[in-house]
Amino acid sequence: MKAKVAIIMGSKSDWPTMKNAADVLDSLQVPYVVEVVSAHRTPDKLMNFSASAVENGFEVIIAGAGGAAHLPGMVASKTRLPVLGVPVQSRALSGVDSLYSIVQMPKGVAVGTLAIGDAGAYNAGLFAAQILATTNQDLALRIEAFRNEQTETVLANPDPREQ
Ligand code: RP5
Repeated sequence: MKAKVAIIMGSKSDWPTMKNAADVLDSLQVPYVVEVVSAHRTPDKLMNFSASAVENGFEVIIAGAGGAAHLPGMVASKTRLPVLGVPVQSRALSGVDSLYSIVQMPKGVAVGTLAIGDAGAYNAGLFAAQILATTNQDLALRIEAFRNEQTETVLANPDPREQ
């Protein structure tokens, strides 16, 4: 099956964070592509990727970046596809810079901003799967099974002193 999800990121250094998005998509059997696309270091690639994303068959784009994290917003400016922005935890400012850079989009160009770091990347993958599941019943069932298992795991071990 052709990948409908693209996971892009500003730098290879973002991969340990963005791998969380890939992991949840793997577990839900959702194909994806991963690629470094930098808003600042490869601006032409960013524009070409975004402008051709629909014709390349993508339906959701997950974009992670840190610091002056302009990637998600710039991608969103060149495609009508939903863009999920992941603020990568930066060294200097712990990802608050990334979060503010991604979340404060001007009215009329939308980015769905997730939490800073690993949890945000994981939830971006989950959110992408949930978007695709609106038109994919098999995937919807896999997501429901995942959610039920998560709930059962928590209920089965409520003592906080035990691992
Ligand atoms: C951003 O700058 C990237 O998304 C990354 O989070 C940050 C640092 O990049 P490197 O200097 O590690 O390549 O563009």
